[in-house]
Amino acid sequence: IVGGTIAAIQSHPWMAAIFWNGRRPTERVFHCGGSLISSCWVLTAAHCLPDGFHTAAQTLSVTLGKNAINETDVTKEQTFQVEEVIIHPEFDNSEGNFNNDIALLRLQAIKGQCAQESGSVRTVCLPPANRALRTGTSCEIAGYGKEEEGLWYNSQYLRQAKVELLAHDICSDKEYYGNMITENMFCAGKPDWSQDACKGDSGGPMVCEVDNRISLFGIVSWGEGCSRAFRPGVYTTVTKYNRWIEENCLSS
Ligand code: 4AZ
Repeated sequence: IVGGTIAAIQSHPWMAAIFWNGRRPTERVFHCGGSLISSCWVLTAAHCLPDGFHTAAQTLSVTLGKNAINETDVTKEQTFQVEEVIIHPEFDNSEGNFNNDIALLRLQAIKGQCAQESGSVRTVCLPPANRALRTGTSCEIAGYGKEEEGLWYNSQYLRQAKVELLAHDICSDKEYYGNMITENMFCAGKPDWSQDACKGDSGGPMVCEVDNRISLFGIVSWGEGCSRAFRPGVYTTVTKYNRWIEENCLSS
């Protein structure tokens, strides 16, 4: 996150940190963000997962309730192995724009339980199907990604920032991203380009408050660099996938 502030996990209790498993449990490597949408399911970006990757056995793990990437707080955190990875069948990066950039991870239950609700762990609501938000709506993003483009290290702590939704026709202008923006994506940024998602925030949540309720409207997907003028962050439009999410999450 560029230009944001340190966030307490209690303010983003659906935040999931996705790791590659190392040889030892202490050697996990942080990889992407995600959002807890039900006790056993995390929504993330398809591009966070390698090509043709369908079984995650022993490969990925997810920690919920995490404030700091390199510290463990056993009083808040819940860690699960990933039992199943479902990548959207139409995920496509052949045009270099991560179309349909959405995937589901199923957490492996421990003694019959996946995530347990606490002050630091909670599911996020999904917005109603096809609910559109007005241009200019301010939404919140969170992640453990880089604080500036080009840094070689991620943020040590969870960070948050506010960005505003951009109109589709503006973001598709040739000054912006031209024909890279499909109907399954939207752009968001600050008018002064001061806040943005960055590398390592991918897969993580964009939440917006609508009708006094916070819902997951976007998944951090891509962008050219971070906080560059006319290069806003690009997000997967979650409301396009209500059916796909329900069909797949019910299958367990
Ligand atoms: C990335 O590489 C990435 N500025 C994520 C978000 C943005 C750029 C890059 C948006 O994961």
